[in-house]
Amino acid sequence: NNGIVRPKGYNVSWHVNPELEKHHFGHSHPMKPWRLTLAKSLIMSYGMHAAMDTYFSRRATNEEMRDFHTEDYLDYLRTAIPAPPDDEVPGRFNLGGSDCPIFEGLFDYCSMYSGASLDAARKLCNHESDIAVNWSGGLHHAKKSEASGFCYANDIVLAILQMLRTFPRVLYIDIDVHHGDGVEEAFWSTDRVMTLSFHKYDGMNFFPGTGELERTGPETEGNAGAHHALNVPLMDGINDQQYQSLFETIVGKCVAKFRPEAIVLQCGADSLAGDRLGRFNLQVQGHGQCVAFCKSLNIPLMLVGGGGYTPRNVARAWAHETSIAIGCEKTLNPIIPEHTPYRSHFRHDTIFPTLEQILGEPRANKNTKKRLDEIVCMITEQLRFCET
Ligand code: V1P
Ligand code: CA
Ligand code: ZN
Repeated sequence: NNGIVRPKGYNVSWHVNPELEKHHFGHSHPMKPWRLTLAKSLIMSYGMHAAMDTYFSRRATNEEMRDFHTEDYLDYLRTAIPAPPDDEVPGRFNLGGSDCPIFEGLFDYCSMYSGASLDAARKLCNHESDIAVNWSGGLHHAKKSEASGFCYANDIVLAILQMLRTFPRVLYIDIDVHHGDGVEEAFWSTDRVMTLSFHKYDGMNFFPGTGELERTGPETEGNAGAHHALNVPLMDGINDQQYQSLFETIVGKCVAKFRPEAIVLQCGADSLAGDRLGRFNLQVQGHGQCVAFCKSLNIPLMLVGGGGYTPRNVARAWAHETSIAIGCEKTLNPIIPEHTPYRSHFRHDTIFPTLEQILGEPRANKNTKKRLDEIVCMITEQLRFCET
């Protein structure tokens, strides 16, 4: 298995459900659960599963999903009749449009990815895992009573609610190219969860249209959630160096001030260069550095997936990030193993496909040093108001 060994005295759990990967949103839909099969094949062909505890996750129960979602929304999700995917107008609870189609087995799919995040959360709560990984989760847009942006159930909110039973404070970090609005909204009024999202922001021109630098929590006097919702709005084309410096500076300050007992990192891979929906220029290296930095903080860490619409690059990023979690990233052969199932998918860009090299059409970098410095200043200022 490439000499990959279990890290000593350090437990990583990997929560999977092969049934979930078989679901289809419809032909032209960018969200492809099959990307999880591709990621898993890469992780396993490198032999990384030997260094983790692999769990076949169970489905979340209705009662567990009720922790956040309303009964009538869950009832509708469970009984909605699959409609043709080209039906563009959304119906009740924003279900059935082009973003959130009602497909065969939709409720099973939701309960599976939610169950995997709940399993991961429990592993951290009982201190059986130092890092718990669920690449099928990270569906950050779902609201308590509404589907949004390819997300139906909010597994992150469910997992954090579970974690709050054990940990006094949880830091949520989101590196998906989109704003983590569903998680932000769920914990808007509490000081026990700090949410921090890095995303492309361009007014209403980029989904979901929220995540301004200035909206940092409720403004009503005495509301505990004030200054606990932090946002890093970015422009097209940000590169690894800029992102890394911003990420480490801001996350470092949040951890110093908020002192979280656990961290949930949403690793949406649509912030990579060449993503079908994204706008950034991150490489697998830069994206993975966010995981490495969070791991280096030595705080119980949950890794979830999220967006990511160029499947070969999603698989590369999450395989690389799995190697960081188990600490073998430096010893991996950069050339993707010959015996990797679906290896031909990675040959899309080169004859000798590598784990880290991704090719994307270059995007002009619209992020100036002046603006990025301003963002750090603003966030530092917000954190001064944040009492813990
Ligand atoms: O822009 C919109 C809506 C549709 N209009 C009424 C506004 N939707 C976006 C949704 C992006 C969701 C991202 C999810 C995540 O953060 C987490 C899993 O990554 C959208 C886009 C777009 N380019 O922004 N939907 C679609 N593209 C789409 C394309 C083809 C078929 C179906 C949906
Ligand atoms: Ca984000
Ligand atoms: Zn996204």
